[in-house]
Amino acid sequence: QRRSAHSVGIIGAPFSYGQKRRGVEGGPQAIRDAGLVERLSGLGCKVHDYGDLNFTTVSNDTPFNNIVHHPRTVGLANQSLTEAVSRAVGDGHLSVMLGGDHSLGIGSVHGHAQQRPDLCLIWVDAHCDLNTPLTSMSGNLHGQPVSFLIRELQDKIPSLPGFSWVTPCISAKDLVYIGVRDVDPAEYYILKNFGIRYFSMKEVDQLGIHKVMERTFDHLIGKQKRPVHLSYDVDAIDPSLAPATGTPVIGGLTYREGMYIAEAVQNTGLLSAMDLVEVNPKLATSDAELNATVNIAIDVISFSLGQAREGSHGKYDELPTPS
Ligand code: Z70
Ligand code: MN
Ligand code: MN
Ligand code: MN
Repeated sequence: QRRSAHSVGIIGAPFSYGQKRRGVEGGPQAIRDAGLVERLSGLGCKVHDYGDLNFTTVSNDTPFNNIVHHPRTVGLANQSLTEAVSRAVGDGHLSVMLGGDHSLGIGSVHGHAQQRPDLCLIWVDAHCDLNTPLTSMSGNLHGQPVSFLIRELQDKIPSLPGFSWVTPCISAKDLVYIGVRDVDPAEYYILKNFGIRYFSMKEVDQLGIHKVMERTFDHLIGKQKRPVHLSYDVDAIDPSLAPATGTPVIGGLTYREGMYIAEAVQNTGLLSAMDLVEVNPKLATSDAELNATVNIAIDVISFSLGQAREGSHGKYDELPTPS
């Protein structure tokens, strides 16, 4: 059966103030330069490139509680991203947000939820990004985005300058993590006490990626169909394969597991928006490392949007016959 071609809206989000290593703002450019639009067009997608957002660095952006860095700058960037994603989905596109660091997950999921309030969220990451501003040890907002999104957690979230526009848009049961292997104590407390479903690398080892995806979809879309938001941190993939990222953690997804996740999400037919974040070209120590990381990022997006290892229809209805 021929799959109807996706209409894809690409949003570049060159932003790095959710963590301390500059360079991740170069992600969108690197991913575009390596031919993302051509790859997606080749799959039969109709691609509308919205270009890169212009983010403002807020001056005198003093840390919240002396810990959480650049709250106003991160809040403002996510406010403009939420509008962009909402517009893209409202225009009828499948939204593809290119990061940038993962603090952008706030605006992307929030903007998606403006249009699709019943969405569910699959967060593929070495990390849970689930600290609250009061539990963060690093002070980096890319380690906290999910805490702003979960309704049940809101009485534990202080009001942060720049964040007054943020409203939580998912429940704890609407979220599944895949690939985690570096979980802070407060994050583990939240996972357990709020009943959040997660498949750490241990479960990937135990069950295999096929059962992980089966259980993910049973949990999120077993009862009724709903839009899926896929937020994919490139550091979920093993750093031997995708080294150009800010916080590599050994023991990650293989290439095949990483692509299986993307294919499985595509096969649901429910993907409505996705993020590909944390590609940091400046952290590559060679062209080979840069190309490997960027190519994996493009592969994740392509497999999420219909590329299939088994091959796919498109060109042939019948074979050419010799005359
Ligand atoms: C740590 C923190 C993190 C991404 C690192 C790390 C979080 N739990 N997220 N890299 N993408 O700082 O809160
Ligand atoms: Mn368009
Ligand atoms: Mn992340
Ligand atoms: Mn991560």
